[in-house]
Amino acid sequence: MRTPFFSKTYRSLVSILFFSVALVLLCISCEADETQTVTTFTNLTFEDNFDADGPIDETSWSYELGDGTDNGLPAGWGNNELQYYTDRPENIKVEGGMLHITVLEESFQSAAYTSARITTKDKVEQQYGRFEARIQLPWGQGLWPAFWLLGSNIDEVSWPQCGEIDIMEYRGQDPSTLIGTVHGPGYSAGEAVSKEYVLPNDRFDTGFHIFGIEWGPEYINFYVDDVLYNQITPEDVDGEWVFDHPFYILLNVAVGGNFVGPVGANTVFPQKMLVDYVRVYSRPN
Ligand SMILES: [Ca+2]
Repeated sequence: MRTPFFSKTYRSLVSILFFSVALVLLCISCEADETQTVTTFTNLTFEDNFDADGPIDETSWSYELGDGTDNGLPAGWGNNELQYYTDRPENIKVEGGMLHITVLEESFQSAAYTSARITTKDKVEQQYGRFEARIQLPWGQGLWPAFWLLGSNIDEVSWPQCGEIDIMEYRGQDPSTLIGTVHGPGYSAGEAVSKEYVLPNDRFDTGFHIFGIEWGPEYINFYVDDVLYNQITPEDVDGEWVFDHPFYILLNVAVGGNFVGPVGANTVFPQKMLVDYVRVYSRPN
């Protein structure tokens, strides 16, 4: 009866050895990258949980309407976009705890699509901190949803000198790929500093994900859910670092244009971006 005893002991020793090695490997793989600056911003400074059904809360948000010409841009918002933004409930409303931005295919003011774009300009602006939103994205070739920030000095210094931080951009035809980007003087549009993150075995249009940045002096960290997938610092940009002043928030879904290309024949309308909440935090006092 000894053999089974020794055999069992031997198996236990092998198991212990195996788990020890696995634990060591796990600790090596989860070790923090010490070159990255990580700060915890826990002081909530703004939140909209979209709890009240009806129109957006205009104490925090404003609509941006039309084709961009009212904002001093060429028609198509400077990117050859195809949508006309409205404030109609068909395109934007709060319902069931969510902000709904709905893209419709319809003839409207000489455009072929309608959608919505809102901003916190002159209402909610902050320098540094954590900016996050929980969002479910639309899907289909030619859709371009975004959760992004612009420098509050845009009217004085214009774009891209004001700076732009794209916390979440995405091409509707590529529903597993998130794109985080900064634009500034000398590194805007096609020259912007950008990184993609591919969601493993999942898609951004079939469930909610939290898109965020943690931003401080000389760094912007990009997160999706709990994954830190990029850090951008002054060394990464080929020009002046323009991220040391307040920024405001934008949410929109564009259609077509330079970034996503034409709308696909198989793209189904309507399409929706659902936003559960937007929250902003600062460093604790
Ligand atoms: Ca909510």
